[in-house]
Amino acid sequence: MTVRDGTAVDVSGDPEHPFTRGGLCVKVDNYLDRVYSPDRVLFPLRRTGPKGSGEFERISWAGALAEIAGKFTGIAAEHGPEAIMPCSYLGTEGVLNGLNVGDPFFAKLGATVSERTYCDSGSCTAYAMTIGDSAGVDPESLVHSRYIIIWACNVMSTNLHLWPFIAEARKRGAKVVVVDPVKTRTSKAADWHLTIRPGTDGALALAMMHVIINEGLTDDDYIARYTIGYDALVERVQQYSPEWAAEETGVPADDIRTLAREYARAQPSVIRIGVAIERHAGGGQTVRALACLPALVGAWRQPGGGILQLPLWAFPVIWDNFIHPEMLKPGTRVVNQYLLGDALTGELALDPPVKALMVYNSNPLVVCPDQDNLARGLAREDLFTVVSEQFITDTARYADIVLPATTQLEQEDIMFSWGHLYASYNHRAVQPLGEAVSNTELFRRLAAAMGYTDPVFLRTDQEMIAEAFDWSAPVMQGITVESLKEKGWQRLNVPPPDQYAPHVEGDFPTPTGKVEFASSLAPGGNFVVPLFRQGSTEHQPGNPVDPLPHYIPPRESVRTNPELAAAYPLSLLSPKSHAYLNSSDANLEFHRKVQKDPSLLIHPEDAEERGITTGARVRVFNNRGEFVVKAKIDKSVLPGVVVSHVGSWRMHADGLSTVSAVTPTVFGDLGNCPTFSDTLVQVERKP
Ligand SMILES: Nc1nc2c(c(=O)[nH]1)N[C@H]1C(S)=C(S)[C@@H](COP(=O)(O)OP(=O)(O)OC[C@H]3O[C@@H](n4cnc5c(=O)[nH]c(N)nc54)[C@H](O)[C@@H]3O)O[C@H]1N2
Ligand SMILES: Nc1nc2c(c(=O)[nH]1)N[C@H]1C(S)=C(S)[C@@H](COP(=O)(O)OP(=O)(O)OC[C@H]3O[C@@H](n4cnc5c(=O)[nH]c(N)nc54)[C@H](O)[C@@H]3O)O[C@H]1N2
Ligand SMILES: [Mo]
Repeated sequence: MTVRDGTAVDVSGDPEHPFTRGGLCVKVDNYLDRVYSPDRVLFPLRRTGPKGSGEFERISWAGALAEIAGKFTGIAAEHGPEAIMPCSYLGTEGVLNGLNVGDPFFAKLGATVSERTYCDSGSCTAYAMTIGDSAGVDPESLVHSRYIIIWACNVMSTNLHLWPFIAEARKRGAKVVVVDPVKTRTSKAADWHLTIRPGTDGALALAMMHVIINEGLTDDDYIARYTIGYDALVERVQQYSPEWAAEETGVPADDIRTLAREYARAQPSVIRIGVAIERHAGGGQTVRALACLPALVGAWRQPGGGILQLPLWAFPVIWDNFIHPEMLKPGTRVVNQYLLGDALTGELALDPPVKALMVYNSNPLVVCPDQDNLARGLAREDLFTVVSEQFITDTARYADIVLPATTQLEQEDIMFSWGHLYASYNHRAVQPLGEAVSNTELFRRLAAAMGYTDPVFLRTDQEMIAEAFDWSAPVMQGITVESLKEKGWQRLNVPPPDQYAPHVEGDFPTPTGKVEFASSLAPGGNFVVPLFRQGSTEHQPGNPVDPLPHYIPPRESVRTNPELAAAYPLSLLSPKSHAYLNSSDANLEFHRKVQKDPSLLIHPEDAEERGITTGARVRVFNNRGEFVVKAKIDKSVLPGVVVSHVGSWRMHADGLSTVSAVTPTVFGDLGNCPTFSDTLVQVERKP
């Protein structure tokens, strides 16, 4: 970071950082365009036009806070505090300003608890049920892997910094396999691409187990010492033959056998799972099966062997210091944000209804499913909406009050990582622009306006930073706030990548300490991993789950729902774009130039049948909604599959809506995960 006269003039990566190596992805390479964009919201605003019009006038912070406190107090008195609902997600990922920043405030208020399971919740639940909250494989040890399966992850776009390690492994002789229904930047760079029907990955994983077990490719010693439920698993997988799985997945049985054999024999082998795996009805069970595989073949015995999901579990963040679960009144209503549209339009029949909504760190109108329904909810005249934002997003256009938020450069924070084993310090590089405030300051001000004087609301950023980690944890030895401030980043005190093999002797953080083929948590029910539920660090039990991995087919597919497929025969995937971070940056010129117009990838056969040519405007629709984009005829997708990336905004759409207008508000099997890609649509040429 170079700052001249108080203005940041250059953002660069640190070439010394062993993981990022000074590289910046397209999302942050032009970060200063974001910080200094003329479109930044720099002052509190009050709506002057109709909801959705984006017409606002500048007001003072004092005026904004007084109005919000007045409304919140009035609504709580008239309808009860549960009529107020927060909505937040991952706009920023710092421990201070990220996921949990508003939790104590809303707990004190008694507002509806917002459950936040958009991202990896099903995957994390399944993972925790199987191997516990282990950090898994160190991404840097992938250089030692002999066989790398990238499963539903577009590494080249979404996890670019991992690629050099994969490339290095490949140079040393590793084989790289990608499992994805779509030919991506990542699959093109791999040795072998298995194209699979969307949402059927569980069948492939279970058939791999079938082959590994029945052909004696197992590591029996590892299984005997460090797993439970093996005999039951052997019995369970008999029904999942490669022939059966071939029918289900579209991957030939011989390829399934080859994959299973190569994966088992080439040790250490590793599976990198992406979030897209959980976006279907059976996404949780798919991750269960995948998390069992490394133990079957003894992959955990060596550095570079096992499964890589989210190394975030390695960080001893003390979430309770930010969530403050003790402040939450027991029995407070919980509503999942994934159902925000239904919550606002009354379809959830909530009593009391939601009368006030406060959005921060999120752009629900773009990332939530059933978009048009949500837009109707946000347009309600009797709903008081506050949005804290850097820009007038689609969601902010519906706000009664917009509050200006700082960017990463203007705030202080401390970071764990979703993708590597380094803690980092986020220094404030420049003073906040205009009257923008960090999320921590926002909630200090709101708390003061409400008259809350609990010590938790008086903490400074530095006091919060001191409480962020368990500094006495073994992984934090040698790391202090001061050392992090000085160095910027430090590797956790864990063995170096060439010795990092945490489960050579089991030691899995499960209730039994072993890999649980038969999950001991399953009878207690489907649960949401604490991180994703504001105000509660307890596992929230639900309906009991079958303790053994099993196959749950997609809910919407030609094979499982022929009736629906008669009207809507194409499976729609909405993965991440290359140039935007979810919906962030989709308003910035540079990023839009790279990403180009929102499009629909469609196979030539499907296009021809519909008289669609490249560049033609197409209407994509189902029983939930529709959106219009340009067609891109492309053999990258399987026949029967179409792709439109999530992220672009409604205000830039051709018509009113984006891809989220057709995605469902149906949970997957574990962790209340979303099923964005369990979606059938029809496509037609638009005149
Ligand atoms: N450029 C960029 N990077 C990002 C983000 C971004 O928006 N843009 N977002 C960040 C966030 S929040 C997250 S969670 C991560 C997610 O990053 P990823 O885990 O990579 O998730 P996706 O991009 O949704 O999907 C990855 C791949 O899965 C494939 N896929 C879809 N459905 C299926 C299926 O049923 N089976 C299989 N086998 N594959 C399937 C898609 O075609 C896609 O190529 O990325 C992070 N990084
Ligand atoms: N169809 C479909 N839908 C999806 C997904 C998908 O793959 N397909 N992916 C899902 C996933 S994995 C995720 S993680 C979610 C992402 O959902 P969100 O976290 O809502 O992601 P963004 O769209 O990036 O919105 C973040 C907003 O926060 C704002 N922001 C950034 N920093 C700050 C700050 O410090 N303070 C405040 N107040 N605001 C800030 C940004 O300007 C931006 O508008 O989307 C989910 N939705
Ligand atoms: Mo995500």
